[in-house]
Amino acid sequence: MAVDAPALETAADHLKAALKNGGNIVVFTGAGVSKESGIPTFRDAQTGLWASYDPQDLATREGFTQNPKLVWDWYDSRRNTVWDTTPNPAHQAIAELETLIETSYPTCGFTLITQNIDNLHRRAGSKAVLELHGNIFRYKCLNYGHPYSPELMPDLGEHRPPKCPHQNCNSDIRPDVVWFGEMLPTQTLEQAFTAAQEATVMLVVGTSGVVHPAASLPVVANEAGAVLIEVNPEPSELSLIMDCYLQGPAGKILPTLMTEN
Ligand code: BV8
Repeated sequence: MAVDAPALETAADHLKAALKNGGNIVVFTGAGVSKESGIPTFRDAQTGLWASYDPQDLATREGFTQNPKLVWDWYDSRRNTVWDTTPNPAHQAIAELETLIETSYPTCGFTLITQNIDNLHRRAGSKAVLELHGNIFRYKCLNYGHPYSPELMPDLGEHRPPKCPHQNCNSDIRPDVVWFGEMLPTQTLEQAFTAAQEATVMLVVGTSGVVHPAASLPVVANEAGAVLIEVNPEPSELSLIMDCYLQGPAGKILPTLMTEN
């Protein structure tokens, strides 16, 4: 799929202008940015042992309390998949953009907002990452949110999930991610909305725009006058408000966009 050259040039021009004028660049990513690292998106059908389960049932408090071991094992399987993979050129291009702005455009702002929990942006070197939905490599207990470190995990065997060691707690340990029906971390979400309101350009990369409140961030940016550039092989729920649509895989488009700047 050849990238549409005029659209790419327009997007590059918007980015160049924002950098030249001390604008604020926001990058908003979803599961699609990790697709080329081999991480299935939420829209992809689940495979193997998980083929008969809907992520939206497993990624809930109810799903966990009804079957803690099943949900624990699902996250363990996803964690192992992520652990065995590496950031792809899309993650790297975003990290390079942050570094370029830090070193060459100090009057510009840069914010990376991700819906992903796979930690691949950080592994690619991104520093200012707002993780709206948590991080699959962080743990906490179900009842009080006591942080839990994986070093404490002995060989769990049949005792999955582990129990919270906090005095008088002993509740199940869960991944520190935001499940459907749970509130997003307040401070992180506030920072994300502020960045969206102050954005000059927002790159919207690899998201179907279905999951809220995350999906309202590009709408806020658009209403605040930002230029919106979508990178996605397919149109999304957000495509109607985009100023520029770069159709194709992020791992190909973002590095090309970066070389234009
Ligand atoms: C909440 C962590 C308040 C867990 C996740 C009706 C309307 C509006 C909202 C709702 C509603 N009904 C219910 C809600 C609320 C609900 C929601 O939005 N539901 C949706 C499904 C309708 N939201 C919530 O529950 C949120 N909390 O609202 O709290 C509240 C509190 C109490 C009671 C009521 C309300 C919490 C949402 C957070 C859920 N947790 N992740 C985990 O991962 O296990 S969200 C999860 O979904 C992932 O984070 C993932 O990022 C996200 C899916 O979205 P995308 O990232 O966009 O991924 P997707 O697969 O959808 O799309 C991938 C895209 O990539 C596609 O467009 C594809 O074309 C593209 N692509 C593919 N390949 C590439 C590519 N792009 C670029 N390059 C490629 N190579």
